[in-house]
Amino acid sequence: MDTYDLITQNAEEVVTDEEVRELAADPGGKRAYVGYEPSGVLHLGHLLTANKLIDLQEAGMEVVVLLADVHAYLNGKGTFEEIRDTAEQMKAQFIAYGLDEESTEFVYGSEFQLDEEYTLDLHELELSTTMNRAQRAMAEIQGDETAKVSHLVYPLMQTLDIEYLDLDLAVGGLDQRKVHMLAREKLPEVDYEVRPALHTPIVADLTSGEGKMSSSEGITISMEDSTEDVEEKVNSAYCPPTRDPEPDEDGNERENPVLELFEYHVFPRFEEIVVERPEKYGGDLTYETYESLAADLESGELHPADAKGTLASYLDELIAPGREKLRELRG
Ligand code: NAL
Repeated sequence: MDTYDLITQNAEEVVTDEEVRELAADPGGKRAYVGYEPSGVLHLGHLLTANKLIDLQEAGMEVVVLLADVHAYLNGKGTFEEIRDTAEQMKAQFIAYGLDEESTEFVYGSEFQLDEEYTLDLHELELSTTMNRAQRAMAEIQGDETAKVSHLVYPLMQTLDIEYLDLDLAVGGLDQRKVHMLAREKLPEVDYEVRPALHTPIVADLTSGEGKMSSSEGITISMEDSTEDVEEKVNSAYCPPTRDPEPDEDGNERENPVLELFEYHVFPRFEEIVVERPEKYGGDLTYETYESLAADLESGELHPADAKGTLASYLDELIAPGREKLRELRG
């Protein structure tokens, strides 16, 4: 696979394609980052962007993981001390998952976001941004509660971080898109450079195939799940024998979350996927690409129940090292 294809595989969008092509032509020493509000337990949402970081490391880029402690605080996630503790656990789980320890730089937001120069730059951005603009950028990140002043400061800090961490590529889930667009608009206004962004897809809800998989509502799979939990959750998933399910009775769009998990979580991390089947049902099936597995599900060659069983066992293998690490940390 060429470098551009590796950098952009499974990306929902890049902004702009031209800028990312330029980066792909000479990726050595370039810095990509993802920021996360610290959370004590990693779930599939975190792992999807982590897979992209692993691709970028393979492409020769340096990867920076921002443990966004100040952001989590501004977003009402707890006391500063609690957030610090969970950040340590988060870092350990990322390393267990396979983020290369040598080429991954972990940075706490509070290491630089409380400096005088940063604070003055932040105030300059506050002066030049309307409340309406900042609030719109935050809509998908903040919870349902009424917006506080802290929620308006949050996207402006995320904007400044792109400059202060000296980054060449901003990576995030599609939910970060509006903040990254704000950053592209605002950075030049305060005489800093615009950087490209890459957004990973958001997987559909496991049981309905609608909307977004979310750790707050619905079901997600996390490092805390046992093998049996993973099996049970995947078994309950919506999996019609198609990549493109019909909308439900109310006209809501639906996806096939089982196929999405194969595409975004399993194929990027394994060379080949083996579906184990007894001889009397045709014997084992082996897939090297997502496309071939999806095609077999559509043709009926691969039964949804076998697809689910296989998905559960590969997901379990992916979370096993992090689950071990969590047990160790909790004693
Ligand atoms: C991501 C987050 C917070 C701060 C950042 C700074 C720079 C780059 C990415 C960042 C967390 C993210 C979330 N907003 O919703 O988890």
